[in-house]
Amino acid sequence: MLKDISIIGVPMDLGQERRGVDMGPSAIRYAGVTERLEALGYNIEDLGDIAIAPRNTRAKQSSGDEHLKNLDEVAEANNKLADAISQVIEKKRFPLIFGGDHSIAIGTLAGVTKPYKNLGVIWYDAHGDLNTAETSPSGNIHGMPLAVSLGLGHPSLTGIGGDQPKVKPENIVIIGARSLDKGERELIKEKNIRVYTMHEIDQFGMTKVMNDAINYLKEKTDGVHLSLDLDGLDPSDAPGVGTPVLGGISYRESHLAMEMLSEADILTSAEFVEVNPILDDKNRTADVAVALMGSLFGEKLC
Ligand code: B3U
Ligand code: MN
Ligand code: MN
Repeated sequence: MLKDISIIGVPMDLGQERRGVDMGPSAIRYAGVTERLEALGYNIEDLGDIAIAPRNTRAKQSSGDEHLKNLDEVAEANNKLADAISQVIEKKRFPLIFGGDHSIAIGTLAGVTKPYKNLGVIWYDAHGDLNTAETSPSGNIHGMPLAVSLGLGHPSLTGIGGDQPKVKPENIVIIGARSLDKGERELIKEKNIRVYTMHEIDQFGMTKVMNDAINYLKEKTDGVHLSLDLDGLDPSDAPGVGTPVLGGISYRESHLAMEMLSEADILTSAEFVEVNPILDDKNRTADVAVALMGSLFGEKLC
């Protein structure tokens, strides 16, 4: 893994309806991420936050309707994020992104796939985030970023970083899924997307799931992005998220997954999203995110 890391915060809350997730980047910084990674020998550059339109003071109505809430604002921020990430990659640094809601993955993947034309994606999440305006039960764009990266969705989102699809369906692995909408399940079948649901994690264990996922991606991709939604974890371990789903991945299983990714040395970028300090218990979810980053970047006890 590159030894130079550039952090970008994306205080986005417009991809969903619960207030507070815009404070996620601050909470993760407060939990000591820079110190933790510096102690592991990394050179850290914190580029600060991408500007996001405030929710209450928007001068004009977004062109998105109830099926694509805050479309203009979400698209604008993701365009900026994609550009910022391109610059990080040009400098040969590792992009480490903090959300914000998961709609920011649209910009992350648009930026990251400029040099990586065959990017693998590990989507660690309770949800598939494979909805489009037509299939979404909520109209919330944070439930759509993986579909957008496949080229499915509104052109102001799929066109960010160019009109081409950013990721191939066979290069995606979803881990931890336990809440999938009907349209998402159909898309998974149609595109033959690899999904390790909680059933597979329970039945085979995290070691086998991660080994399979890593081997599946390793041979055929030129880089791998980890998109880790904290709601992939069980709410008892990560309570500060907007849409908690019972029966999730444990803290221990998540550490193991991060350690295996660290050992495999396949990651070229990562993002940690959906930390909501208002819903949290004494910044515990941000602490969990930072602890997982410790393992991901090579922390070992002995
Ligand atoms: N699938 C639902 C719920 C959801 C997606 N992502 C989160 N929640 N965090 C939707 O609204 O698309
Ligand atoms: Mn998500
Ligand atoms: Mn989720």
